[in-house]
Amino acid sequence: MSQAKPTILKIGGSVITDKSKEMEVRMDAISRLADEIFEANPKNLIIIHGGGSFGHPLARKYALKEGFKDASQIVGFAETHHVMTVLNGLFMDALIWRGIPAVSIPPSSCALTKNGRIACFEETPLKRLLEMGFTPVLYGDTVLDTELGFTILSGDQLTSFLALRFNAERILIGVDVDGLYDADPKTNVKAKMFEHLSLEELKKTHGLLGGSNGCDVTGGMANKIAELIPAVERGIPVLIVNASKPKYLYKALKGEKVKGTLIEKE
Ligand code: ATP
Ligand code: IP8
Repeated sequence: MSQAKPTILKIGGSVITDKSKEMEVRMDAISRLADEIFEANPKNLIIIHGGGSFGHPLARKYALKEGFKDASQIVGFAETHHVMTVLNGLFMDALIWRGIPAVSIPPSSCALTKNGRIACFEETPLKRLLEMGFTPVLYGDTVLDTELGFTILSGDQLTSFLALRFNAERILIGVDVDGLYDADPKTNVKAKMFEHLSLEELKKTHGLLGGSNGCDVTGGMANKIAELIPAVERGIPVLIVNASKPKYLYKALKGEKVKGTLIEKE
C-alpha cells in the first residue's frame, strides 16, 4: 500500500461556482476539471473544494462563522452543511463517472475546531483511504466548535492542516485568476503577478492582498495566503494556478511548466 507523500489540491469555489450569483454551479468547469484530473492521473491526491456561491451566502445569512448566538442559526447550520453536500455531490459525480476512485469525507463529521482553528481531526479513515489508492475529497464546511458552538471551517485551513499532517509533497491551489498579484487583478488593471515568491517575500505581500470579489465569509485571497504560511515554513511548495483556464490544472498536476505563482521556503 502506498506511503508516498500526497499532493493536496484545493479547488476554489470561484472556479466551480459563480460567486456573483447564489447557488450558481459551473458544471462546465466541474466536468473539465474532472477530465483534467483523470487525464493527469496523479497518485496520492487529496482534493479539497471551496464553498463558492453555495456555502458562503448561507453562512453569511446566518452569521455562522461568528458562532452560536441564537436558536434561529441552528437550521442555518443544517442548511449550509446541506448545500455543501449538494455541491460536493455534483463534483463527486463528475469524478466518479470518469472512474476516479473519489470518496467524500465531510469535515463536519471528522473535524472539531476551537475558536475556529482545527483542534481535533479524525484522520484514520482518510489515511487508510489514501493508502488503499482512493482519492479523498473534502470541502469547506460547517463544523462544531468547542468554544463557539459551531463555526465555518474553510477549505484553505483544511488544505494547510492536511498538508502538514500528511507531510505533503506539494500544495496546488486552483483559483479564477492567474496567480497571486500585488493587488486584486479583478479591481486593479495595473496589478502585477508574482511568478515566484520566497517565504520572506510572501510575508511582505501582507497588506497587498484583497478578499474575494464574491460573497465570502472566510477572507478570500488574504486569508488563503495567511493559512498557507505554516505549510511553506515546513518546506512544502505551493503553486497557485488559474483552474478556470483549460489545461492549467492538468499541467500543474503533471509537474509541467504552467503560468502561476510558485511559493517556496527559500
Ligand atoms: P472559495 O473560498 O469559495 O473556495 P476561492 O478560494 O476560489 O473561493 P476567493 O476566496 O474568492 O477564491 O479568492 C480568489 C479571489 O481573490 C480572486 O477572484 C481575486 O479577485 C481575489 N484577490 C484579491 N486579492 C488578490 C491578489 N492580490 N492576487 C490574486 N487574487 C486576489
Ligand atoms: O470556500 C467555506 O470554505 P472555503 C465553506 O474554502 C462554507 O472558504 C460553508 C462557507
